Amino acid sequence: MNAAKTLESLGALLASGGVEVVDLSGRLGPDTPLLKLPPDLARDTPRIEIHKISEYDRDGPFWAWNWLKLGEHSGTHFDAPHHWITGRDYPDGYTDTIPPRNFLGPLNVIDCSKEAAADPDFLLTAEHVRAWEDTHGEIGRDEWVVMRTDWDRRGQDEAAFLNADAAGPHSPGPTVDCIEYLLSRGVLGWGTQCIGTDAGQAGGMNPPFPAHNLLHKANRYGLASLANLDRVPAKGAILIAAPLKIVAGTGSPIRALALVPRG
Ligand code: 23J
Ligand code: MN
Repeated sequence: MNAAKTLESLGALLASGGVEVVDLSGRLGPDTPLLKLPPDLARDTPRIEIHKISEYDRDGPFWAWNWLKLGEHSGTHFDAPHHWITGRDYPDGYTDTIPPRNFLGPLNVIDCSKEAAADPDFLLTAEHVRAWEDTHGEIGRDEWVVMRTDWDRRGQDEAAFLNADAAGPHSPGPTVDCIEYLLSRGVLGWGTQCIGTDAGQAGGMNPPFPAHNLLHKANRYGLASLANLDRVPAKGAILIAAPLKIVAGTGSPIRALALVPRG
């Protein structure tokens, strides 16, 4: 395919509305659900704060602007390889060193919404993914794979989003063999609609938190708290998921965008 002609066609399709841009990010603010780790184990990321500097007033007569208190792993966000100990040594594993080419690729959406509604601890396996490929087509190299659970419908309510009890959080995610299989296909990364890329109960898996452990060990990426996956097709969209260029950053909020062909 001729690259110049293809991009020209994309520009024309954007202008004509033939490509729909679907916003896959949630809103970022003081009410954004945040991960809670066991207090004995670790320290949590702080609540998001948005502080006004000025809004056409004594502190800035003609301009409005804010400053933020914002953890890297807040809301709809990108996990870089250096986030996990298994990915610690990649020079290109930080938000400011990952090649930008890796921020976009074809999007595969695996619909687990019915399963997740029936069982908040639902786990997607390699077998499920292979069955999905039989129906929708193979997952290719340098593609994104995301798990649709419609968990974003809980996004206004942190308790419902985290869904924790005495046994810890309950939210869907991948098995160890699921992530191993996706890595064998050469994916760019894996994304979910929950607070992190791993299931709520993934601390008890072997290895613990397999999406984090295995993706980042392979210098690949994670996406969490994705929204609106009910508005994108199983295949055929392009995902753009670019983190801020934070110096030696381990992750970043993103404005995740899906380019979806109309009709
Ligand atoms: C820190 C520690 C454990 C986890 C996480 C962060 C995330 O899920 C994250 O946001 O990357 S599991
Ligand atoms: Mn994260």
